[in-house]
Amino acid sequence: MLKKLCRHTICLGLSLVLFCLDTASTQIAKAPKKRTGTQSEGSLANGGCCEDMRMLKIQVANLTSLLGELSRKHESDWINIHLKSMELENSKKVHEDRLLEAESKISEMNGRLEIMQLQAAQTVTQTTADAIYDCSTLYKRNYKISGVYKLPKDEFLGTPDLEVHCDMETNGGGWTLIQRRKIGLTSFNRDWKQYKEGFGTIRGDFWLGNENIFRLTRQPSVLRIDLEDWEGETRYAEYGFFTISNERNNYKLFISNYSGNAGGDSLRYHNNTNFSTKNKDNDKCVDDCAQLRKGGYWYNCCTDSNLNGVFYRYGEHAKSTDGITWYGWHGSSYSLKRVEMKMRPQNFVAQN
Ligand SMILES: *[C@@H]1O[C@H](CO)[C@@H](O)[C@H](O)[C@H]1NC(C)=O
Ligand SMILES: *[C@@H]1O[C@H](CO)[C@@H](O)[C@H](O)[C@H]1NC(C)=O
Ligand SMILES: *[C@@H]1O[C@H](CO)[C@@H](O)[C@H](O)[C@H]1NC(C)=O
Ligand SMILES: *[C@@H]1O[C@H](CO)[C@@H](O)[C@H](O)[C@H]1NC(C)=O
Ligand SMILES: [Ca+2]
Repeated sequence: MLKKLCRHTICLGLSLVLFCLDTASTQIAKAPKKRTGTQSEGSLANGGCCEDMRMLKIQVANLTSLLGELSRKHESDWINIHLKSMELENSKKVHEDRLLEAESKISEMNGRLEIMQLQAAQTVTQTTADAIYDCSTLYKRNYKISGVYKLPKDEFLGTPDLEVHCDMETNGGGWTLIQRRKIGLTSFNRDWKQYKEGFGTIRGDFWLGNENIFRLTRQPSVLRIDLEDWEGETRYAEYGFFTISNERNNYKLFISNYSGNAGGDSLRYHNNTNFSTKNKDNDKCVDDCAQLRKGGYWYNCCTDSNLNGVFYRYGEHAKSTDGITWYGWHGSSYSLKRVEMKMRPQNFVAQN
């Protein structure tokens, strides 16, 4: 009862005082009854009183220690419960982590399987006629599922063996992704060497690498940019002609023949400009655009789009000019939720 009523020490203290007052008054009321009819009433009453007081004091001391014990027990119970709930919380987290790990293992295994199937398919002797250059070649060979594939080293294009992500669905498929933003954990504020070689994860956000892009654009190519905003709306921009020059020419961009519904051609402003990174300022500006816009891109002075900018999450996405922007659609300070840049040969023919 006491335990239930008194959850706090203040309450315990109060009840102690009340209890003591109670005991004191009953004891004092009892005392005279016992002693009626005796001769020396005064002295006995006095002695009885002192004895009562002593007993009371002992009882109070006893009670105090009892209450102390109770409250200590109470406290340790509470701590125990708290520890138990923390333990539960932890084991829940461990379970969740295990689940996540299992999930990523499965997706990794699926990826490996795709690659193994592909490699098996490729053990057939290769001639130039059936060389695999990119996702469009894979598409022609009936690989029509979007995902990660491994391209073999290619003499003609000069590409090393390369893991690529193929989009086999959008507008006929056959697209080799050169860039993707969708998860937002990979920084795109990288240096020249990293942009040259590529970075990120092929299943998440990545840049395929300027050297690889340059080699892939040795075939006359089309560039497609798919955009998505935080309301889930999508737009695209397509360029019937796309190429970049080699490293000696700073991977300069050439694009033409825009079509699409992206509100305007926000890559045109970057046409005929060199690639810049935070440690290599090749832009057409007194400013250092790569440092201002925090990415690697074909900066002019500076941007009409900034597809390699900073990934901002919903709520933070409309505050900065260094985000993933496409001015023609959402202006200079709206950072998009998802972007994919992809290419395929001009002569690609979609099958049904
Ligand atoms: C104090 O508590 C102890 C243990 O419960 C008991 O043996 C003792 O008689 C108590 N003393 C008084 C004066 O109540
Ligand atoms: C642009 O498109 C037009 C018409 O389709 C075509 O004649 C022209 O060759 C294309 N330009 C480039 C550079 O591909
Ligand atoms: C890009 O510049 C080239 C000339 O170098 C031009 O032919 C082409 O039309 C330009 N592209 C756009 C989209 O303006
Ligand atoms: C672009 O790169 C070329 C080749 O290195 C160079 O000649 C040219 O001056 C550069 N342009 C700018 C604006 O930096
Ligand atoms: Ca500059």
